[in-house]
Order: sequence, then C-alpha cells, then structure tokens
Amino acid sequence: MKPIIALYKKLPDNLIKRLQQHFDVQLLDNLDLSDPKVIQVLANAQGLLGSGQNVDKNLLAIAPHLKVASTISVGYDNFDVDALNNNKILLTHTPTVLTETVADTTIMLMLMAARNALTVAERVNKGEWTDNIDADWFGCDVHHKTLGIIGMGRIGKAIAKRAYHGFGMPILYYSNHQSLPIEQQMDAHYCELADLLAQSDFVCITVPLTAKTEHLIGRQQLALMKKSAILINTGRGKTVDEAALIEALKTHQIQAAGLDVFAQEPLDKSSELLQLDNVVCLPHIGSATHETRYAMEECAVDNLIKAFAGQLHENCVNPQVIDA
Ligand code: 8YV
Repeated sequence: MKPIIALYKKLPDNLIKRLQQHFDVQLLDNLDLSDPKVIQVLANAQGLLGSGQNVDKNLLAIAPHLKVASTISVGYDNFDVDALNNNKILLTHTPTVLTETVADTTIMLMLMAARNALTVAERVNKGEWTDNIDADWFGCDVHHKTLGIIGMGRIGKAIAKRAYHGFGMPILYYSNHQSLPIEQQMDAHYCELADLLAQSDFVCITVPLTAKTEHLIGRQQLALMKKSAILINTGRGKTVDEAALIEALKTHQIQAAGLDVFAQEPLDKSSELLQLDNVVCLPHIGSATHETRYAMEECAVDNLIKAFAGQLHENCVNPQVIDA
C-alpha cells in the first residue's frame, strides 16, 4: 500500500500525477483542526505537503503516523521543530530555489522606497502630472549608498552581489557567522548590529524568524538608525517590532520602509502602515514569480519522494531525525 500524504496546497496537475505514483494523495483545503475531514486524513497520514499553515503539537497529537513534513517554503517558523524532533518526524524545506527571486524583490523594494515609486505613480494616475515635476516628486539615490544586511545567508549574499556589483554599494553585514568569500569578493565588512544600524543608508533584514530574532529591530535599534535611512524587510514580519516601526516612520526617526512581510498576514486594511506615505507594503511576494513558485513546489515534491525512499541528502531542517 502506498503511504498516505495530506496535501494542503493546490499543485499543478503534473506534480500531482508525480506524487500519485508514490503516494495515496489526500487533498485538503487547509490544516484547520476543527474540520472533520482534516482530522480524518491526518489520522492516517504519513506525509504532509503544503505551506502557510501551523504544524504544532495539537496537529501532531492527531497525526500519529506522520513521518515526513515537506514545506513549500524556505522558512519553517510555523512548524514546532522541537515537537517534530520528539516525534521523529523529518522536516524538509526549499532553501535554494527561491534565493535569487527574493533578492530581486529586496532590491525592488529598496528602489521603490527610495524613489517614492508608489506615491509618484499614484499622482500620475490622479492626473497631477501637469507640468515639469519639482522637488516634492524627487526621491533619493540608491547607488553608492551603504547597505547593511542583517543575515548573511543565501538570500543575504544574493542581495549583496546585486548591490555591490550592480549599484556600487559598500556592504556591511551582521550575521551568525562571518563569511570570508563575501568579505573577499565584495569587500563586505562584518559589524555588530548597533554599528550596522548607525552606519547604513539602507538596512535589509533577511534573517529567519526564531526566538532570538523576534523583535530584533525594536524602538532602541530604530533610534540608532540615520534619519535618512530606509528599512527593508523581506524575511519575516515579526523580526521587527511593528508598533515601534510605525512610530519611527510617523516621527521621521527613519526616512522610509519597504515591507514585504508583516507581523500579521494578510495585512489588515486598518493597519497604520497603510496610512503612511513613507512605506511601501507588498503582499509577501518575495518568491512569488511563476517560475520560482513552480520550482519550490517541484523541490518540495522531490523532497517528500526522496525522504520516503531514504534518499534525501539535502534540504532537511532536522537531519538528526534520519540518523536516529
Ligand atoms: C512564501 C516564504 O511566502 O519560502 C518562504 O519562507 O516566505 C515565501 O517564499 C511561502 O512559501 C508561501 O507559501
């Protein structure tokens, strides 16, 4: 008998067919534990495949046969990894295929925020472009400004490459580990967080959300930034204290922000962020191109198939489960 997997995301037909060669695929709309169908499927499921839903102790309690969870994302902050480890459930993710696309999104947000792209486009739409534009339409330069990158992982490096080679930006970075190749190839300088915040014209956050990075940027850290600085977040919303950021933007403690991620998603339309004209808010589109989302889905499907075949040697969040 093929192992049962709970698929909680719609996938293209060719990937579903591929899954069906290996598994008994049970499609769910979500992982809402109050839904009897979800409970019934999870009671027998050995695999999970999807994204954007919480997988916690409550879910694991009703999924006693679960062996592998494959998330269609690089981030896995919505999984209780300790609980997965305790239950010897392998977690796989899609870390490499979205790197370049998320780096593109980050650069786009830097440019949009620096050049007031949203505001000026809206003014054109409203018919306000009736003469040569004057200074209240101007933005600020990006090229050759100092970029501070918080989190020099795969995505941080792809941002650094674009910024250094494309825009001639000096790079500062703060990360868990120093990266000698980045220092040698791009003359990047490792800094303490406070120094990075004080010296950077643009600050990009690309760290994953963990207990250590939650509210990494709060009122104190925002106060260290230049008044002309622009904060970009394409990682996870909760790495920033959103209330403190709103305050800093309102009082012009910093100049602007470009945000793809928020403490609560989708962003509520009553959020104060949407009332500020020095913020660009995007709907978490970091990896959202047709090509990259397909590559993520394909990678997650492959991860699941290989994991069940005992052939997965990459993309494991908790490989110690395999060893155990
Ligand atoms: C997507 C992301 O939002 O991979 C991640 O961690 O944040 C994004 O690529 C996610 O995959 C949505 O399902």
